[in-house]
Amino acid sequence: MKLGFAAVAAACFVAGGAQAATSIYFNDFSDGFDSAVIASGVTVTNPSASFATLPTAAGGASGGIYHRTDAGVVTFTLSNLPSHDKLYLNFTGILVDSWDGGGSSSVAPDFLRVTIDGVQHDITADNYNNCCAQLDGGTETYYGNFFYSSWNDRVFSSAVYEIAHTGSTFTFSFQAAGSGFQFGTDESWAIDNLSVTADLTNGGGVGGVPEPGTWALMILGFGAAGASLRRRRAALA
Ligand SMILES: [Ca+2]
Ligand SMILES: [Ca+2]
Ligand SMILES: [Ca+2]
Repeated sequence: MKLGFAAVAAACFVAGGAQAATSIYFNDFSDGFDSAVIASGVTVTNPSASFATLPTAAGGASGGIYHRTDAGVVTFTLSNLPSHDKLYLNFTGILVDSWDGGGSSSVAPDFLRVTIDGVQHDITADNYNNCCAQLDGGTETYYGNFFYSSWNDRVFSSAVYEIAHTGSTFTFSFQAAGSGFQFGTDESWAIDNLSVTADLTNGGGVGGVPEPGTWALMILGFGAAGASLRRRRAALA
């Protein structure tokens, strides 16, 4: 147990600089919204349920996922956050089936639009021609057909979005965007491993000496924190 504490503390120290990055929300969608691991006291407003199960794992996506085949805006709101000064968001994304990239052909552009605290980030790739990925700092982890209709799919680890933020409520959303988006079995999108962590301010919430109940959450977040660290370093290099 003491070895586990040291490992977690060291990982959190490095990931968050001078402060420990604390897990606020993590969901691998193994059981829809019910599999979310949520920090004590935080409340979550979920979007409409729209889940699927991957037939095989690929590129870090596995099992249950959140999958949308329509133009709906998928908004998550986290409320009653502990006192903090920075948030980090990342996820595993899937550009499902025959995406046509960010160009200006009759079937493009196609975007996965991620809006974080009001700031838009557009992600795309041409799966049809296997080119031109624009992952907004993310890293491609798989290209091939493993899900939904028979077109090839692309999996990526998103950038770790770092947000200067102090408010008690945090809102972020995902949606299909772009005039070329064709929806349904032609083009759709999915997310997995959705993670929000925070740099807590001194004395805020679960900062300082963690309560015993916090350890389970921290240990659960250990793998995600390590992966996030690797991606942050890759993005900064
Ligand atoms: Ca999953
Ligand atoms: Ca298209
Ligand atoms: Ca496919």
